[in-house]
Amino acid sequence: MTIQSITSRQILDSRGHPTLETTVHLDTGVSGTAAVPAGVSTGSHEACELRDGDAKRYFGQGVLKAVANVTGPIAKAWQGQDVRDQRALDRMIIELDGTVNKSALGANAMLSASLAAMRANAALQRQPLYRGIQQTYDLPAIDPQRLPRPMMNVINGGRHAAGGLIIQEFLVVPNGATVAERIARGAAVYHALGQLLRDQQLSTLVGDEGGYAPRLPEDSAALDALSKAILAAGYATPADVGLAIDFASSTFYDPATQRYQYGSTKGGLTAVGMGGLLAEWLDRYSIMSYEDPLAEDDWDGWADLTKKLRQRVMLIGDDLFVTNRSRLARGQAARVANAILIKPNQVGTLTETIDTILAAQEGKYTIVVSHRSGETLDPFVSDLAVAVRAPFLKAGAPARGERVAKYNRLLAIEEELTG
Ligand code: 2PG
Ligand code: MG
Repeated sequence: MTIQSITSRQILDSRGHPTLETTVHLDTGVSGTAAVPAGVSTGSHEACELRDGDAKRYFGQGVLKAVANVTGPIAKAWQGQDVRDQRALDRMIIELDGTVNKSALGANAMLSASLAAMRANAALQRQPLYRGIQQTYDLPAIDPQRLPRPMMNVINGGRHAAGGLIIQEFLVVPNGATVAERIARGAAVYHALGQLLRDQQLSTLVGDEGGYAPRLPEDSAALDALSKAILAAGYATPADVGLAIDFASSTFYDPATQRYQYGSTKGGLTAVGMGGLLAEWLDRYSIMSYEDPLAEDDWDGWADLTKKLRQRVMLIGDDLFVTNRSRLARGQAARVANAILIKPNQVGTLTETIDTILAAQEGKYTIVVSHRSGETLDPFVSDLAVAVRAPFLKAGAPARGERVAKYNRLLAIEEELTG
């Protein structure tokens, strides 16, 4: 059960940018492989993604230095270590890196090794990954009747698409007794939406996460289209399918003027102005969650917004918390948000991801496990969501290989758990 060697290579993500795929080999011949994703609307407090910066290759986006950190220092530190002690393994590389933001080894290098070790560990114990994670961290039992509900990003805007919408993600959140039922409903709505767009001679080309990227007169038209598509698919809101939004508002916030460049108000909106719009949309649409409605460092705006809306809607911190336990603690102390987005690559190791989740659960924050806009076929987040009993998994549209890989993995897990 000891680690013998680690191999790693540069591969491409779904946007055609380099990322890492790493394999941890054990002395028994068993191995585990994992690939890391990458975001584009990244929070400025995320752990550091190490990129080569060689302008002649991949526009400087190469990860060969990160690969060398895996096969060099990380492999050297881990050789001969017991793969079953994931906490100790992660602690070793956190110490080896020695920086606050993982800029020495690179969070991408560290995460690829951390996740690959977990896979090797699960394989060694002949367990599915979700079970391996649950047992390794001594997490409460998984309830097969309460597997995650998908949050499907069916209209893409912001930095993820060229259609001109300011908001980054318009999502549908299908309900249903089983994962299979939820996924079927989400796919039905996706196709009904495609038909509705075609009927209006609008584009059905898609953005980075597989959602449509139509050119609409304003963002709220996307919410109207979604509400219609849900009805057209034969479902009711919010009972069968709810709506959700990821504003990714740091992308349109101007820290100099403290204004959100949103809507037609000259000079933009204050945080209070944004709050007014958010409340108005709750009256008009069946919206169940707002992610990053305010910017990553607008703590005062967030606290005020949370006070006003926390009873009505889930307020998810993504760029705000960056899966970081100390930022979450600050939020909990100031009563900011009531849910947290979990992206392992924002923090850089599996153990830190789990510890943030445990702290969030302890403070009664809802867990939403998430993919990144640049993905691979690795469905690690699906197993993670099941292992930590997350009520939601956000993994893009029910289309494009790297997105459906996550939903398909949930289907397989459900079948395994319920027979
Ligand atoms: C987000 C993510 C994933 P990105 O903002 O929630 O949907 O986007 O990976 O580009 O940060
Ligand atoms: Mg987000």
